[in-house]
Amino acid sequence: MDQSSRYADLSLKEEDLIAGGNHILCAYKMKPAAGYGYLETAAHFAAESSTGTNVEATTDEFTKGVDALVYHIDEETEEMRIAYPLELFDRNVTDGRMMLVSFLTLTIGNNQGMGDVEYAKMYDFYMPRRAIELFDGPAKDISDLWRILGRPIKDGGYIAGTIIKPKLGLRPEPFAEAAYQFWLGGDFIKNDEPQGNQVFCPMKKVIPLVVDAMKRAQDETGQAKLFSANITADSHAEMIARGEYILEQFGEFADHVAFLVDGYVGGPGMVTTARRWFPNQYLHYHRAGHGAVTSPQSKRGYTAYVLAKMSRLQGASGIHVGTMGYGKMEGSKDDRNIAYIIERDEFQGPVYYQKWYGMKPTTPIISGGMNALRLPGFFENLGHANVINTAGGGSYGHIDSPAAGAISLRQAYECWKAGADPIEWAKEHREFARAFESFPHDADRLYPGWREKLGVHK
Ligand code: CAP
Ligand code: MG
Repeated sequence: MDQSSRYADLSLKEEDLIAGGNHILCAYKMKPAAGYGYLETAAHFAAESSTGTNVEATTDEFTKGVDALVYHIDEETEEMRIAYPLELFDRNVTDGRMMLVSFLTLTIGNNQGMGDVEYAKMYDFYMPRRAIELFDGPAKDISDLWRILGRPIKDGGYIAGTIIKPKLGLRPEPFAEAAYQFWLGGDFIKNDEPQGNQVFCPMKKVIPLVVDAMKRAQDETGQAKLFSANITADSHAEMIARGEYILEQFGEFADHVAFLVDGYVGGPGMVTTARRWFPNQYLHYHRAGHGAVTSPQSKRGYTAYVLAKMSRLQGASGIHVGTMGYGKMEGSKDDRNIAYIIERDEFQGPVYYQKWYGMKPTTPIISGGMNALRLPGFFENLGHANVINTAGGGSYGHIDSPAAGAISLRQAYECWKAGADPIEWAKEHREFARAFESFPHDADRLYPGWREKLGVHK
């Protein structure tokens, strides 16, 4: 049934919709299933995403006023853009705020499985000012971490981090020792995304040891240290119990604790519960699993750019943004946009120019196969180093020690910041030089001839 007479109005102008401030706009790449027309499919998509279904339902005039409307299509480029009236979206009974789950269930909901749609993937969206005012946004941001680390709270620079490796299997004592060894050289440690309360490493055994390790490392180095503790759980009561236990154990250093949530698999409810229950803690959003919908191989769901933008609305203090082709996960140099949209107060995305009206920034967290050798190129591509980098293999795989691995990461940052040649820099910075020997395949690929230049003969 062609519903385009109701759910499409191609005379609408995007600039008018933006100026009106009463619509969330979404841009999709959509292809109809064989045998279906483009506009009729787009209109059905808009119907199912707002007030309609696949047949005409009795409707009063008011209902039509909150219809989602297709306002732009281009069949050649599979482009579909839909305007969703703000009134469509669910609001908290408790405080009137908007909720991300409603944004998802409408704009990426039933429309993801309709018989007349071959595929549809959201690759940008626009939030009007009123919507930005109605989402929590981050409570804490990287400036809070720089303050604790004794850095300038503007452009405080690179935070050298790691992930306790192996991913699973360490019991409490070796886990805490791994943390201590890294903290002798680095700033920030996170649980790996699956680490929590495994029977071989109970949270109530390991956290006290990690606290002790942090205190000893702080005493030995004279520097503040940070820990991002995973509180992910299905039950919000469980998550809250974990968070409260961790803060109690860290005591005087509870402000040195970020809370890690596996936000993609945990979902908006878990992220917002953590954001609202622990507003004093930096909220670290790990996105494990996102590739199922964000991968360029997937033609459904939404992109990593959209995921990151949604995480800022929810209040993530930081989110993993990938390594832009420099690490082990899929990605490309152009993924810079995923960082820029969450760290800046306004930015031109793939379709929409988004203003954040002072909403705190979300930190780009760089992780996934990174080591000191890969960092200079990464920073050059991104254009700055105001990020948290977590290198697991890049730290625990350093041939001298995790501390040397951490120091090599910082030396890589300093090399880039100085605009120095990495080989020349390595001649004056041992831990960075030893990263070449630790990761010879990367060294061969990135710095051909490094052995001769650095006098390494084996
Ligand atoms: C990295 C990591 C991160 C992923 C996340 C891992 O470890 O801890 O979870 O990289 O990917 O488990 O693989 P390594 P992304 O440093 O040892 O690679 O940041 O792209 O979401
Ligand atoms: Mg991990």
